[in-house]
Amino acid sequence: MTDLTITDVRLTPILVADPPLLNTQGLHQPYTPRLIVEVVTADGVAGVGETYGDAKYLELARPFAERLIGRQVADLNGLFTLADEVAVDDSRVQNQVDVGGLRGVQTADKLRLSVVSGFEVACLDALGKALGQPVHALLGGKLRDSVEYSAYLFYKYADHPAGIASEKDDWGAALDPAGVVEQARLFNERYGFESFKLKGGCFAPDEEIAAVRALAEAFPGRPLRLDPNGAWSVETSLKVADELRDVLEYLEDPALGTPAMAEVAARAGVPLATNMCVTTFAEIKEAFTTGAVQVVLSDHHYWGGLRNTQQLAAICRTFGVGISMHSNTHLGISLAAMTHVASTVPNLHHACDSHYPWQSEDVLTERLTFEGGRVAVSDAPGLGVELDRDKVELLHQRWLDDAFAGLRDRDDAAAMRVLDPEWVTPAVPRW
Ligand code: GKR
Ligand code: MG
Repeated sequence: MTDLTITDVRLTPILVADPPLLNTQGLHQPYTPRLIVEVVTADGVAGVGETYGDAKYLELARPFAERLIGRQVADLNGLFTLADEVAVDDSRVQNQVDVGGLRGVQTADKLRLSVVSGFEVACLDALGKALGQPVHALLGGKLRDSVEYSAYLFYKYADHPAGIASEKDDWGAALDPAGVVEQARLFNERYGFESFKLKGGCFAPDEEIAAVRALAEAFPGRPLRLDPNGAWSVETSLKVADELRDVLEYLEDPALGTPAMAEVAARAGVPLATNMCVTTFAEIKEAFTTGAVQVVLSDHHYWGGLRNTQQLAAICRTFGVGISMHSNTHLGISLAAMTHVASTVPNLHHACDSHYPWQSEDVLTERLTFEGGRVAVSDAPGLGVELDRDKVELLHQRWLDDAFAGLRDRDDAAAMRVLDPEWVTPAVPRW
């Protein structure tokens, strides 16, 4: 009989190269923190997970990891009870939009769930490996053999500011409609993506409307989305919706907060998606009963894992609300986890988001690949990925290096201040 008792937990914070991508809060820093979680069973089976790596997550992950020793990898429900025992420092809870993460208001529960998700994925990976079953089978079985992703387009500088340590990338700049279309062509050429999302809220709305129009011309009939992360007023959101109604699959978080989204939704004539106003189960009721959102973008990292994502999908199905997936900077472990859970969701009718093509570095022996914009669902035991210890160590050494200490917390406004010392996170609505 296999012994599934957890005997060791390894937490490895790393810094991963990130290109100079723009969003409404600022600019991505040259390196971004992630946390690699490994749980090891008495029989020596190791499972891997990945989540946010900023200090506020590490502070919770460490005591959580200690409490895991001696428990069973199959005790997934117990992870949530255990999380409640881990105290969150009040200063970490902001009654405002999470800086850098752009994923709604920061609460103690959300912090805990973001940590739990990394452990849940690691436990599922270990359990799958021990039983010889893929993670999707542990989640009830895949309904599709591959999962579709959209090209996640960003306004982007060619390079990080001069004089700052960073990795080079070969995407070039994208600061106007022509640049955005060129980036979309590259995404299509390199990965076969058929649907496109532009991260907006960076330039005046008319410029972003022009970029989406240019995409519609270059890729006629393809699903297009624009996401300004709540940077617009209700009136601006309605104007953009009006101008792009004929080409948008959906508009993502045009305005901040459920009441503003509900006002936009009532008159926009285009579906609204969110990863900002519905980020916890508690936020669902208001959003669904006011018709504020037509598509929820789940993110297993902050929803508390793969099984919570399935529960969210079931609630969306009940209310006739669509579901797809949100993404923040992540590596291949998370892409594998997203793909497994997405393969089990019956009502997945929109391509999922992924930052993965932006990450030139990974911690796996083999990178996951997109073909025709899709990732194949692995049938190998667990997640079907393998950690490359040398790569983990290299990225961990970077995290340890004092020269990079300032990057251990993601701060998009700080990165922008290197270029513009006057820069502050813009007040909302920005336009
Ligand atoms: O990477 O800058 C970024 C994005 O804005 C990222 O934070 C998310 O994708 O939460 C964002 C979103 O889609 O709204
Ligand atoms: Mg979004």
